[in-house]
Amino acid sequence: FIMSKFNVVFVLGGPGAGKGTQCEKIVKEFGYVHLSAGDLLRAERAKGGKLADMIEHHITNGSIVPVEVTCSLLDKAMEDSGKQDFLIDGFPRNENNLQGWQKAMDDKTTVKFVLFFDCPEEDCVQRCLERGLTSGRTDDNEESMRKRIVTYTQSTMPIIKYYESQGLVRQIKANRPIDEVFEQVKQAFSS
Ligand code: UP5
Ligand code: MG
Repeated sequence: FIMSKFNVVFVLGGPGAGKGTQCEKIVKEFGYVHLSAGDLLRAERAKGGKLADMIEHHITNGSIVPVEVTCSLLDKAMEDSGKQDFLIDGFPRNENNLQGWQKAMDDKTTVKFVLFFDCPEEDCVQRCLERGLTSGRTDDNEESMRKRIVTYTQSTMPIIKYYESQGLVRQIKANRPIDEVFEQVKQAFSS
């Protein structure tokens, strides 16, 4: 028999653009499974295994964990869920991620579209620094934030451009109140 493929919506945008916040709302409204690559990496780090130090290094430096690690965490989460439709939040973030995903996952997934939260840098920085007062995230500080922005601009924007060239990007103005952003998101899901 033929296995039906997993459906994937990639959710991209700068640090603090609101990916996680909006994904939670999408889950409630449309019943996708939300997989945040960053959350999966933080959970793996918390196990304290052999990958923990490497992951922590990348997170505090705003650099990107090699795709073999991230992609296998995503793959396992997808398989374990028993579900079919996924929001993959914060991945693919660079050329290495894109190539690795295509090599490992193209046969068993269909990328439906890319939801792109377009947020001005100053809003991103302000949101993350504010969250840093209580989040306990080791990258919600000024120095890591600068690095995260550089990585996003230099490495992630080209991936968004690539998907744009494929006609797959649905763009959201993310510097609006949460409910207004979600109105745009609903439009994006119904178009
Ligand atoms: N907030 C949200 N929406 C708002 C709105 N409309 N108006 C006002 N405030 C709003 O939101 C961030 C903050 O803003 C919150 O306090 C929220 O209340 C408020 P959130 O929804 O968390 O935004 P999000 O885009 O999810 O921000 P996040 O910080 O999670 O984004 P990053 O992309 O930086 O973080 P992620 O967890 O994806 O990755 C962290 C690190 O992990 C990366 O830098 C990298 O080192 C590593 N990583 C990899 O190596 N590979 C991967 O594939 C993924 C991650
Ligand atoms: Mg997030």
